[in-house]
Amino acid sequence: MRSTLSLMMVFGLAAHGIDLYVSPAGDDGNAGTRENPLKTLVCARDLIRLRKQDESARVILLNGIHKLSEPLVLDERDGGTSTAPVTYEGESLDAIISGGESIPGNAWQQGANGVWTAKVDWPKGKIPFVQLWVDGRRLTRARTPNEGKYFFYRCAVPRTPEQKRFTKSFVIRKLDMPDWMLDPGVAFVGYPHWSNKYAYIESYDAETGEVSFVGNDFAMHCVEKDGRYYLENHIKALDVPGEWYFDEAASTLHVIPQEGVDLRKSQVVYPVVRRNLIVINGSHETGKLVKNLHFKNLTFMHTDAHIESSYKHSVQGAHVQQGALLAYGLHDSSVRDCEFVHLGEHGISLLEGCQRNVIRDNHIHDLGGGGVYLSVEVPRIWNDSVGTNHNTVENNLLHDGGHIYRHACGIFLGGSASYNTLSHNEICNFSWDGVHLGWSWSGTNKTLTHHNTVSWNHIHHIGNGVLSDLAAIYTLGQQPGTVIQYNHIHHISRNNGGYGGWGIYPDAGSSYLTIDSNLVHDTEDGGLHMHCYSQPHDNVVTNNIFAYSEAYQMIRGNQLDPKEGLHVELERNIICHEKGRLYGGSWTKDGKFSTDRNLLWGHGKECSFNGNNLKMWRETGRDVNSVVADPKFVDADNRDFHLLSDSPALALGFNPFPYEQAGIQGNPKLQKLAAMIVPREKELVERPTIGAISEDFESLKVGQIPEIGSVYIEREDAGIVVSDEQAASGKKSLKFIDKPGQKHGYNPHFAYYVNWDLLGRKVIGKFKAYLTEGTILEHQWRDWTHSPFVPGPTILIGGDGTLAVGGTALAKVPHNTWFEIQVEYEKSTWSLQVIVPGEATKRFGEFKTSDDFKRLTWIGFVSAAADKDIHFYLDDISIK
Ligand SMILES: [Ca+2]
Ligand SMILES: [Ca+2]
Repeated sequence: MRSTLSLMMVFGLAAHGIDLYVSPAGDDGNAGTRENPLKTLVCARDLIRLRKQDESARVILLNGIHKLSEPLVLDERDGGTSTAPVTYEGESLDAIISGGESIPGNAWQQGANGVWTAKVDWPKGKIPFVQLWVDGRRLTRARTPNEGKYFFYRCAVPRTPEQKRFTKSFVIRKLDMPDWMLDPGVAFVGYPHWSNKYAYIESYDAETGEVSFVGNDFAMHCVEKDGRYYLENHIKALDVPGEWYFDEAASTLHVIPQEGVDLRKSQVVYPVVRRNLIVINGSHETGKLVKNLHFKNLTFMHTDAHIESSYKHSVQGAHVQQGALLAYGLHDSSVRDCEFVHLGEHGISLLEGCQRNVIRDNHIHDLGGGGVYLSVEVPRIWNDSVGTNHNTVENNLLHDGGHIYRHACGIFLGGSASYNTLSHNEICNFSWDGVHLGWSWSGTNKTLTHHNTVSWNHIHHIGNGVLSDLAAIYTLGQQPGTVIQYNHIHHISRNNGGYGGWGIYPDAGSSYLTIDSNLVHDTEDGGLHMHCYSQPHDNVVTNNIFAYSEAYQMIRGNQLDPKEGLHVELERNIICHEKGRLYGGSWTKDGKFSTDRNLLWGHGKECSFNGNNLKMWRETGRDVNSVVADPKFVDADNRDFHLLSDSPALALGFNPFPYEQAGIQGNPKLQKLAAMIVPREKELVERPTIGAISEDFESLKVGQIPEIGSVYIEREDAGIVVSDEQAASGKKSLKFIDKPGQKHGYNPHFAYYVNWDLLGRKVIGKFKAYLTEGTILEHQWRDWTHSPFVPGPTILIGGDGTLAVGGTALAKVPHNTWFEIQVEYEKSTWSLQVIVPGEATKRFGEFKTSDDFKRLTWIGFVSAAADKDIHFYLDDISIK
């Protein structure tokens, strides 16, 4: 215990407030001077609490590793006032606050098989660590299959869409299942569309292949056609350099180092502190706020992630994960010139009641989660004090996130974050959103996230082939006063078996947004995706450049238009493409949107307006005063989007903006680091392919859904199952039951997912059908490597048995008897045979497919009767 006398000495030392020095080599019995520093931050904190209220205080961390074994907790006693602030400051960024422990070189044993081992002093019963770094490089916890590869699951039973989205059980392929899958501690890491989830298998049915998981909160969106997963954390999964495994029972760490790495000479670190290094516990409820507390020039390093079975899975954006610096009720404070690195979850979380704080000039990278999170969930009780408002996140470099929580974001504003400014940040190498704004899926309910400004950010290499349904800037719900302006966005991609790698993406309910003067180029699926779900309204999109998306430039998804007003006004934008098309999705004739005075350019190709040409489009009142012309960029090939002085955009009122000023400004050190970042390589997932389909349904149980292929239904009483009521061969066939009152005319439907390159390949498809009166059957082949798909051979059989191709009636097929259809495809040409017993075979064709139909990914059978109570059967499906 420190004596009162020495405290007096400490406080007497500083002429302008108190300076306390802390060094890992210090001693808490010391006076806290530079020469005789303290050892711990806890001691410094407690000493500062004893000062006079009008004295400012600095805790100066000398260089070295300041190890924590638990988070440093600060409360209202630990802040200052505007004239007497409290600052924790590093001597340099080599003053490191670390929640990690290193393994001494002499602890390592090199095994004959390339596996090194070391004993770790890990407390019995403590949840084991899940990350490891060797010389600052994050290693992979042993997994199978190895990085970049996956196993695949599907839903166990057909369900209604709602059940299908939140199913708790899956069927996995037996051939994938290693014999250790059910051992304790093994994580099943699934990738449903826009998130990933660590799950733990509770049971496995060897007969059906069905697995179920521990815990009731488990819900995994199961809509992905080939759900990806891998198994993590078993000694038998340890098989490639860069992997490690911790044997808890034996307290032994096993590592296969990268080639040439000698672990005896390396710094090997594992985290001992979970989630948070600093916790600031102010309270907006009691008014005990923490004020005027500053962090400067410090490095925060090594936290662990929470992923065992009790962890809470975030439905979106890893919103429940936490920052290494976590604050509640923090006012008028700052984090500047700091580095946040090698973390299990996020960098910084400012949650309920954090106001007027500044996060500036920080370098935040190598993250299990995301960068900066401002408010996450909608508060139960709303008042002005609970909001995370008037904060500034500026000039930060955020990159290399989502290592554990793939859905984590660069910057996230959730439940009640308003009047915040996100400006001049550079954000890249995240697997989901760059910036996420909002936490309501409704366009009619008021929200608590609004009046935020997202400007001058440079956001690039987002998605990188991992997840779906993502964007550089993403919004949800009503956001009056929110402005998205002067951002430079490029290279946005998504999972190659998924969908949705967009630039700016106002999702469900997004309303009252101003999207102005942004440059968005080289996205996979579109520069702008205006999702028209939940009556979004009053969005204005002006003066932007949307260029060179692979698919469409401008997407409008769904169509739940507002009851009054417009969904969006698009004006004075430059929209330009070489590949893909201009407008796609649901920019329909009766859609509630306006678009005019834009400069449109397809590099000489005719622009496509939702399938219309310009003349047809203008007849609907759209783009009447727009111009189709070369925008005259300085150098489009080299992505210089400045305009030449004779650009026709200028005459339309386009106002050029200096997009090169987006990103970090006035910080040469961070700018240099930003320039050195290597974009993440896009992950290209190898998906299971089906060699050939030959299905007579005889080996399946009545009432089952087929093992190969996918069934899509809306209601449990309108489905597709194996039946013994009719059969073309043997005793069984596939029965389709359609009922009135379904939302989509295309349900129920059934599809095979193959993945065949059609170059030089001949494909023959055959099936037998037994139709009843009123059945409408559509049979289609699709290339889903494009979004939306490119149709191939397509046959429609109407309710009276009329068989048509491309709107032309060709033949009549009978009801209540089996007949056969054969389709032959080769070199963009296909033909058709209709074989009715007792009649001469009819041949039709040749028909042409689009040049874009290059890969056969989907073969579907759609019950297209609307509002009818009908059923029919298919049998002997063969496609090869
Ligand atoms: Ca492995
Ligand atoms: Ca059969």
